[in-house]
Amino acid sequence: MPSPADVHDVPLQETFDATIAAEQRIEPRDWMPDGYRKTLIRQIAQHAHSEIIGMQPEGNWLTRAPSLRRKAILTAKVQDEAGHGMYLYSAAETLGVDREDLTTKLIEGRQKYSSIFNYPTLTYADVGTIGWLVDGAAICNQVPLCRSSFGPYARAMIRVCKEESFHQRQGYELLTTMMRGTDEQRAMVQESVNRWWWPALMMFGPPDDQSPNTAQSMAWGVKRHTNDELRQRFVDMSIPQAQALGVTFPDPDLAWNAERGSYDFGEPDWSEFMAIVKGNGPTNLARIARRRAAHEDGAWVREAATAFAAKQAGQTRSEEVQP
Ligand code: BYC
Repeated sequence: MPSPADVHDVPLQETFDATIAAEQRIEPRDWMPDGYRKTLIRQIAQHAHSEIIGMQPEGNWLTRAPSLRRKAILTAKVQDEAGHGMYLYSAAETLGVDREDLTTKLIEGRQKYSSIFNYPTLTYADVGTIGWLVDGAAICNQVPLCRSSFGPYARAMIRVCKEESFHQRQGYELLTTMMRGTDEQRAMVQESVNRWWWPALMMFGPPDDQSPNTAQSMAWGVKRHTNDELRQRFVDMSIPQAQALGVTFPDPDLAWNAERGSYDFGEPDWSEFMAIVKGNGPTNLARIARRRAAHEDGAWVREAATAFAAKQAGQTRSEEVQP
């Protein structure tokens, strides 16, 4: 027997279900089930945190870029990631959460960010490889999210994906330039690709049969493809690009499967993935420590901005009462 609250929610639930079934968007003021709201907050917050933490591995090379041109490009890219984080925190705020609270959860380890940003950037080739493979994986994952059922998230993704496409091309262009250089540069690119290939495949999340959230997120139209579908799409997309570049991927099981019309590939090391997701990756502690320090060092900026906004609001009010 439904409780009074459930009885009250029945028409609302029906409207919600009909909106999802009709492939229309849920907007912030629409009624939504608690689970849908929680899932979105979880995914969007994790996504926003990833963009912000994602500034660190590449930011590591800003002072050591090999030319002024490369430095300007890298600065712009890292700034774009900050912008993506801001759109995403704004999208999360439409669900009734507070950005400050989300940041606290991140630095206290209560919310996740992408596993990929827990690996160190050891050479400048990593800047190119991150652009090519990490942004490439991000595009694969995020283009379908432009059709996500929650309006603010889907709309944020449109701009994010345009910028990610540009990032991917800059990474590929950087690697192409290095591949036309010396033997040492070519070796540096191959070594970098060897380190990033498996972590890039893990970005798509655990295999479908170990993904607790996929089925419900697909039913709600939050996710449009499963983790394994997107991983396969990424593998198929990347192999011709690697061939054009002149590098190989460190997987002896990679082989064209004519029957499936796709590449077969090996199994990522899921124990490594789980260790990273639990906070035990090569750079987890350093990433969070850096984020915490940036947040604390920036406290005065937030206080000044809040005081300025209050002052402006006061002035506007007093101007309004002028005859
Ligand atoms: N890393 O049930 P599942 C970027 C967690 S940023 C860490 O499959 P779901 C970029 C998952 O959260 C890239 N944790 O989950 C930025 C869940 O734990 P909780 C970020 C992961 O949500 C700068 C548990 O494992 N992109 O693109 O259905 C420069 C079980 O997983 C990961 C996004 O966030 C992971 N890789 O599917 C360049 C995209 N994978 O939360 C690039 C939006 C899974 O239950 N997010 N977990 O405690 C998504 O599409 C989905 O959230 C995921 C995971 C496919 C990532």
